[in-house]
Amino acid sequence: MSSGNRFSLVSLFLGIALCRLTHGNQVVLLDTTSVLGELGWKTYPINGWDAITEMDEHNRPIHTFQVCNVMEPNQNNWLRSNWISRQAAQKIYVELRFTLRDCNSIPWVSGTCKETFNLFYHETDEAHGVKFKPAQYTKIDTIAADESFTQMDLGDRILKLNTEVREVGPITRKGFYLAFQDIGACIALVSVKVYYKKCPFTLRNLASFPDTVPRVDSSSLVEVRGACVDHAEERDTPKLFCGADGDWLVPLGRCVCSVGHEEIDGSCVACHPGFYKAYAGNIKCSKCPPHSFSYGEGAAICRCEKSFFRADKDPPTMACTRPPSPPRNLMFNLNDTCLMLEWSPPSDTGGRRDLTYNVQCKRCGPEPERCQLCEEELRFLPRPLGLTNATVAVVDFSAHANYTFEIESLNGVSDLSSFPRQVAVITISTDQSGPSLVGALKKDWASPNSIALSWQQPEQTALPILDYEIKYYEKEHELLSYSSTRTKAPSVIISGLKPAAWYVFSVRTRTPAGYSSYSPKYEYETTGDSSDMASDQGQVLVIVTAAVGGFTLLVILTLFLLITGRCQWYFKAKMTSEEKRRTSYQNGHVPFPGIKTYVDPDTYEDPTQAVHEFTKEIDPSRIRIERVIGAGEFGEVCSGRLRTPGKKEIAVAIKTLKGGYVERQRRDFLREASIMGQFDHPNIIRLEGVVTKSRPVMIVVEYMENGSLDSFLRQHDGHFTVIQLVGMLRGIASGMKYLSDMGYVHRDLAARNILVNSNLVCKVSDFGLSRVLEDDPEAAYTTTGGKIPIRWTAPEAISYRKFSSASDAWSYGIVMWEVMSYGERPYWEMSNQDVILSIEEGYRLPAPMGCPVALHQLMLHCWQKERSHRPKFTDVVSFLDKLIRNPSSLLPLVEDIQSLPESPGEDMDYPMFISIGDWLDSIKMSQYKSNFMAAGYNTLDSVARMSIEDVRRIGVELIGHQRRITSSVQTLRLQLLHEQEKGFHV
Ligand code: ACK
Repeated sequence: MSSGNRFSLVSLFLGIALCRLTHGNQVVLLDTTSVLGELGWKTYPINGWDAITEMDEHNRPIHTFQVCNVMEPNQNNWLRSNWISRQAAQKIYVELRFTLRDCNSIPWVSGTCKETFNLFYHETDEAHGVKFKPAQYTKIDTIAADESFTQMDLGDRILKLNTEVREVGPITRKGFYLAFQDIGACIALVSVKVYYKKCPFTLRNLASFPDTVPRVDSSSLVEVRGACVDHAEERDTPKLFCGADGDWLVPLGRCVCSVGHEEIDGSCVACHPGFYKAYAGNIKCSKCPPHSFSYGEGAAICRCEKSFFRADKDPPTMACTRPPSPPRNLMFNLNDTCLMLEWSPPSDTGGRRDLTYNVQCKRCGPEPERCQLCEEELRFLPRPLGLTNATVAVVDFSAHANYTFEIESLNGVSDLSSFPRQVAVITISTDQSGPSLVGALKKDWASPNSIALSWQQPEQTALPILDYEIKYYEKEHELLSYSSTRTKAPSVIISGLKPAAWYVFSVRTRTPAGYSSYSPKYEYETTGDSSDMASDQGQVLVIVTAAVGGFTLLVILTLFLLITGRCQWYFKAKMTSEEKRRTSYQNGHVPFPGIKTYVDPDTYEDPTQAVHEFTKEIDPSRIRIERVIGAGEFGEVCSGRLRTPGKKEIAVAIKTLKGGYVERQRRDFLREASIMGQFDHPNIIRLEGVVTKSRPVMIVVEYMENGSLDSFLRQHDGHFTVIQLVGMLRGIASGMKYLSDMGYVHRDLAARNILVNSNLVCKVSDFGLSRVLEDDPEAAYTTTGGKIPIRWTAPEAISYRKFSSASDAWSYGIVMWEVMSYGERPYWEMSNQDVILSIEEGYRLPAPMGCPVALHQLMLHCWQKERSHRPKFTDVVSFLDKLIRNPSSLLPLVEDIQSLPESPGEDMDYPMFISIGDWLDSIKMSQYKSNFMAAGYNTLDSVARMSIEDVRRIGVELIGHQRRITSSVQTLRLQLLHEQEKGFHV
């Protein structure tokens, strides 16, 4: 071939920057652009392909092969590469860069000029000495140019470079040759790159994964087990899957940092001094709890400061504690047969709750130093040691004796301290009489609503009189109720009485030794209606305040009444009797006209049929997994992107089914998709589709940026307006209305199962009935054997598994409470058993702080025992809509209701609690009993008037406890108001 026929193209490439395809996941076996010496490729015949090597500006060779015998027929020119080692490759990729001359642009060549060439390969184990025999070569493909160039292009020095990539595999021998057959084209082969793909070494979830070569079959993944990084341990076997393109997919399992170490940027770093980590897990090192320290790095536990201790069963997270100070205010009350000792808990509990008391008795003669122990002689009720209440009764004592009682407070670390214990001491002479009685009770004056009384103080009192208690009731209604009030002076004005009515009064004194008995009863009458009004001004004022304060509440209640068609106050004492009304929709679903009915996938004989019917199969290549966002029972939950042809790529959450599952697990996993796929509503999580035809099996749903509602609210405590919170509740109610209209009963409605997107839209998720309950960490086994999230579940569902949309409405009330308290745990740390009992007794969650009255009323409505009385979701949605349209209806907060009657007295018949002790026990705040008593709050109605400042003032320091007490105070107040409205008391 004459050199005139050849296009010297090399110089044309000198100015072209070759863009090389280099990826982290490619292993290059050959790249002609990086070979510095001669390539040494063979050509057959010798005058076919021409090897040209020129230097670029960096003095690096550019190897090019050209052939351009377009004028001559029957060309068969071969170019063969050197032997290329396969290394670990199973499948190789050949990337060719070349230019090709357009035959039409060359005159007189029709018939001889071609525009393609052929690519071949031949596998061998020997690297040398293989003679070139074209017949041994296997054709990979015919290569044509996407772009060919013309003479004119050459004039303009425009070069049209083509890049073609071909896959070859599986390759099984040690290496291979490539060959290029020209059949009469005008080609310049500018570069040849041969590579294979691998998933490169990576660190994920604290595990390292080695370089891995993918399988040849692009639909199957290589499962790779990771090794935990230093100071980490396996939690769930860490795995990744190597995809055909060299991408790691579907991270499963994980390692977690060991004790004393925390994760920082993908490795486990020792905790700094002053910090500790007691458990392996993905938690950070914590500051040493109060009164403890750690000096070195990597502490698993902090040591206690001097004089502070940790009991055997104390968790490492707990502060170190010390023994309590001695009991305070030791008092006694003595009668002929019984000596009551009472005291207040110590001012310093040492930081613990496991407070107990021991009582020791000494009997002393005239010489005080000669005392003898006397526990043996006496009987202590309930016992002398290990008392949990701050009181003990002593019986079987001798008359005319002096007893000294030492009361010691103890807690779980008392035995660990070597300091001498401090005790409270009281000496009692059994001669001593109890507090004295008052003299006669006299009426000073009476008006239609009030009576003024006075009495003579007892003449001699051994102990100071603290105050007097006056008990009174209307004579006609003696058995119904009575009231009481206290005064420090020996006189009182009792108001709020009925005109022209007879009342019965008696009085008793209180000294540090306790109460005296009541005085005899005295009967006095109020005057008729026409008499002096001036003396009753105070009472009128109370009524007016009550009326104004209660008005707003009444407006809201009326609204509610109108919407739901009835108003059910729900307190234990006033519960209406069980009505027998049952709606068919709660017993069995009656489809709404025009609304699709939910089909239970379990009714299909073959569950995969339901999956086919209700879900779309997604090609896994359309899914890109980006990161793991959580763990489900069946596998990881990941976030990622989903491509759909012709649509914008969207963010998705991907639930995976981890490997090694049994058929039942796969069925249960996909069951949720079969359920979700039937729903289409803006407040129900949307199913995008499923992957069932390849591994891993996946469920793909829309992505909700803010994750689950409970943790979202906890992270943003106090950040939202009431209207925003009501908006969220409205969304959830709307989703639930849709579900109930379709006849679907959720059974596990709770804030943790609601997801929130970036616009604060809430969507109901977690479907799958029994499966959901197995999965829910809140679900506990009941006596009937089922697993149920007790705190969220209606009583009838707990007792006899009667789940219905009405039991979902109960759960919705709990979700309302969770939302209004920013993710507080319902019933706090009460045990499940206590929750069940207290609900049975009529206790209901009090309004969270800052909760509008209207919303707490709606919650109470949802928590009616009789399920047919609970609101339907359609009622809830329209009620919340009205509140949103009329935001002023949300202004009255439960804590604002101050319109209470004048002190109705300690013994008022409270529907829920009999004493402050009971009340505090019920909200698990028993440790503050003494604070209430010490501050003089000894009636429930005085408690009902407390503001949050009052709660702080009496020494409740923890914000969570202040909240809990204040919310419950609000409910007490509501109850009082309700009682008043019903005229239940005098
Ligand atoms: O509270 P989270 O961040 O929200 O953690 C859990 C975790 O996965 C395990 O369930 C989150 N999650 C579940 N589904 C989605 C979703 N569709 N979009 C965003 N996060 C989700 C959930």
